[in-house]
Amino acid sequence: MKRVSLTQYLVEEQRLNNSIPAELRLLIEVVARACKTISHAVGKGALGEVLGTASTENIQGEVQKKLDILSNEILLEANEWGGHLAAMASEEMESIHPIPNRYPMGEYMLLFDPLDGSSNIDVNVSIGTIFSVLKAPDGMATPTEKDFMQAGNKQVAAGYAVYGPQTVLVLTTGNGVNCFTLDREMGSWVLTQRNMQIPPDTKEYAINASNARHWQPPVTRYVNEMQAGVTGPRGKDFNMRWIASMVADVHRILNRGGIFMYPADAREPDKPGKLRLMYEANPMSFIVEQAGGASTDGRQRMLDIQPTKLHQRVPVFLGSKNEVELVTRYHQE
Ligand code: P6P
Repeated sequence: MKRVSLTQYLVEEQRLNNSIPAELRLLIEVVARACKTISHAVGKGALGEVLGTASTENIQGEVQKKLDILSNEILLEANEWGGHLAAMASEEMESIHPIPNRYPMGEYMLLFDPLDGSSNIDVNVSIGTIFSVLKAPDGMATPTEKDFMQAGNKQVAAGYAVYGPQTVLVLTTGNGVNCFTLDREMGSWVLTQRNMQIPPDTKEYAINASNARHWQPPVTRYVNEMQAGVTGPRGKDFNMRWIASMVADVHRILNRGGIFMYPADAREPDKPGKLRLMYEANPMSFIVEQAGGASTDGRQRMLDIQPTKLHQRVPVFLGSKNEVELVTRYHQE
């Protein structure tokens, strides 16, 4: 296949679908470049003296890994001078990060989980970056958290990078999902998969089964039926995968189908699940829907949820359309 770079893809996409204004193209290229830098830092591992934990905690009360903080700084520094952003928000920062006054303010807002899968950093398992792009509200002078409270269906772009055996960048701007692989010698992102499609059916599910005793009945029923296999109501055997890195589990599902679940559980009723809506569930749901999949919180379409808090959590059921619809139906029965 003739090599198509990320830049060429974005320019052609703009020409064909008029869906990537110059400012958005700049944003995407800047984020892609930052992911290259993060990939390089992650790839050094112990040689880069970046493993292990810092002495700080993030807003989630989670101990921060040095690479979490480094990745966050890389994304902030890469994006603040370009003039394409009004503000940023990150899993690693309690409040939003307005663009410093010395730089021009743009019309987009960038949200990200700079390094998702932290529990895997020190044991050399794939981790990644997840990002979401919203438009700043018209006439917004000084960005506040309220300006970020937009449903996922308002996203203009979303993507993730996986720092694994290959470093890949998966991207949507609303016209399908494309995958770029980092050519480490040339330092360029090369288009390697066009218009990714998730099979509507699957034989593979992803959930942290150690939480089974905390699940609500619809989840227990759905998982038990899959575990009953060919002798049970589903009439077929299923396989299970759980990498504990959302980017890696979602990338597998984009490539061969599957359903990813992180349900709410009884332990902490005021914490509906573990994953965050704004910079994990929403970008991944935009990508999954653009690839023909589905995503709900168990009851409603993820992208229709009206957010109220920047770091709010949400139960997640996403992937192969027919499976997501089934488990969602069980919640409604
Ligand atoms: P558990 C990583 O910390 C993360 O946010 C997601 O990437 C991943 O799917 C999930 O949490 C793993 O959670 O409870 O299995 O460790």
